[in-house]
Amino acid sequence: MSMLYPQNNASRMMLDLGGIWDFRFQGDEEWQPLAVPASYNDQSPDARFRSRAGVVEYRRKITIPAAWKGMRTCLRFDAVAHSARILLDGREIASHRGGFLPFEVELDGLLGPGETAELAVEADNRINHGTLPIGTEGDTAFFGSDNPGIPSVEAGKKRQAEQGVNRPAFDFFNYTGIQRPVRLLATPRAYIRDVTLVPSMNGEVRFSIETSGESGETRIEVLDAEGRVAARGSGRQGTLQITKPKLWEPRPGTPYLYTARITCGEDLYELPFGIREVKTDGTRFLINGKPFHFHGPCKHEDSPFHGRGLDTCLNVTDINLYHWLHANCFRTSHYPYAEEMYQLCDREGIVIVDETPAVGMWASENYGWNLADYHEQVLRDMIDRDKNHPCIVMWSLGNEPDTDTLPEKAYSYWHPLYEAAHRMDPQNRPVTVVGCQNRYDRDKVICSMDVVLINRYYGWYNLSGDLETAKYAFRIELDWWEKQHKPVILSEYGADTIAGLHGAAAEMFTEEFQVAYYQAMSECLDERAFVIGEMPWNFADFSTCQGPMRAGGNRKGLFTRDRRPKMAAHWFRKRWEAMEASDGMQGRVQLPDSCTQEKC
Ligand code: GCB
Repeated sequence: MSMLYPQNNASRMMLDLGGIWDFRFQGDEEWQPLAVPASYNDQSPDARFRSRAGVVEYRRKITIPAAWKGMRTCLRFDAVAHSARILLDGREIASHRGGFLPFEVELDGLLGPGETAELAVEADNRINHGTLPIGTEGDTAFFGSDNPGIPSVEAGKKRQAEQGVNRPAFDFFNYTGIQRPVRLLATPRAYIRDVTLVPSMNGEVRFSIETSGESGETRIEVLDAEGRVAARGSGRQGTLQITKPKLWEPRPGTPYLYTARITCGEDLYELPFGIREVKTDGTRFLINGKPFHFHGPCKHEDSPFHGRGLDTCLNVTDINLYHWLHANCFRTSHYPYAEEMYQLCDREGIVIVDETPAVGMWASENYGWNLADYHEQVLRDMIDRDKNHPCIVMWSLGNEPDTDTLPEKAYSYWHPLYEAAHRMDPQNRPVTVVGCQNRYDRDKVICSMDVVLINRYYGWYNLSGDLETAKYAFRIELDWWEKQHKPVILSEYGADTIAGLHGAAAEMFTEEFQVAYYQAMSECLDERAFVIGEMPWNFADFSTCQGPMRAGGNRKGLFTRDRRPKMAAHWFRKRWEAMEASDGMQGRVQLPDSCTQEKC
């Protein structure tokens, strides 16, 4: 369902409901204060905040301003993880499945201007084989280390299942609650429901405007960055022509933005947009006809205290650190991020690969489950929400599904989603799904995508610590990919690194090893022109569920969780600066001599 990002303007109003709400675990008597928006999990030392699986309850009073008389009013939830029930004075008025995309609840007929009611939100953090992301009920073991078959361990797991223990099938903490803003919105009764823009480099902008109610004439004006009118049109659909268009380019180019100003009857909506084209061509990825090399670490929405909660200060800090690194992109691993991040990247010229929350789909039996319809709906909602952002240049259907155990079955699951994404996106961006380190020689899914994104941990999870052999093995795989004639991005690679742990011998977990590891992998990448990108895992250390392989979370960050650079961040900064200077082209990177392991 399309849903325009809320805005305050001459015809629309909004009230942010952020602040301290009442909170309790379902079944508790007492309410306690809790900050919204934010994950609830790190807001109390009570162990249940991190470990309890089930429903939590939030409440607060809301009042519709009397001044909103005659307007259409609704509540907008930007994200409640993982599913939500919304109640007004104890009566259910809506429910929503999925924790990373927005939903709206119309208030007309439920609460009028000048009236007050109690708003309650019930959020359920449980994940299972029917949710995205996927979880497992009744098992706290970290994946890969659950000692199957041992009677005593199996009995323990059964007990956990009875107690409702819930384990993520993914490697990030299952942060939940009301993690993004909640707002009361008012628009004219007849209002603009959706806007779709498809700009071309020649300055042509196709537009389509959806409205609700009898709303009169629809007009569209395009304003340039100085606010001058660059084109005008009318009607619900049509094409505008901007003369001498200024293109949106990723940094270090200019991410030029225009604004589409749409009026319909009494309603007004202003949508920033950029003019740029993306497509693949052989083994190249073109932005505005020029080959683009992706270089930037993957991210998470993750920070102390807020958890996965929206933190715009952190977003700005992170994007400034991307500039500091000379990084030009990231993937929204492993779920759609808050809209404020895409707006920032539109403005800052950072390219995004936008990913659905389909993560944890490793077990081959998954393909028997009835997730395809739901997965398609989530994909549609993500594309509907994000379709106009110039910063988004590719859709990712998901992360690391098992595609090689039952290759045909996997293909019949993923290929229709690939086609659906192309159909759904008015800008028809390239589509991918991110591949796990697997039997690439059996796989049918990954190489059928427009761009091959592969996560590889040579030298870490396999051939651990032996970087010479890691290079040897990685080169064998790259030889294979070379024959597939596809553009390839190394979409994850990394080494857990404890900041401050050093070793002259560059052993695993030291900062020296992290640098040596990236140096080794980069050697292999730089030899191949068909490798059009590198996305180290991860930008910063992040929280995960506890387990024998995670000491205080995943430590593969180039930065610590509080955003202090490790040696590898300095190393990449030099590498990417040199790349930027050589026009970011793959396979032709000359690192300055000073950028050796010792000196970085
Ligand atoms: C992966 C996953 C990512 C993990 C990473 C790791 O392949 O895609 O979510 O965090 O490996 O560090 O194990």
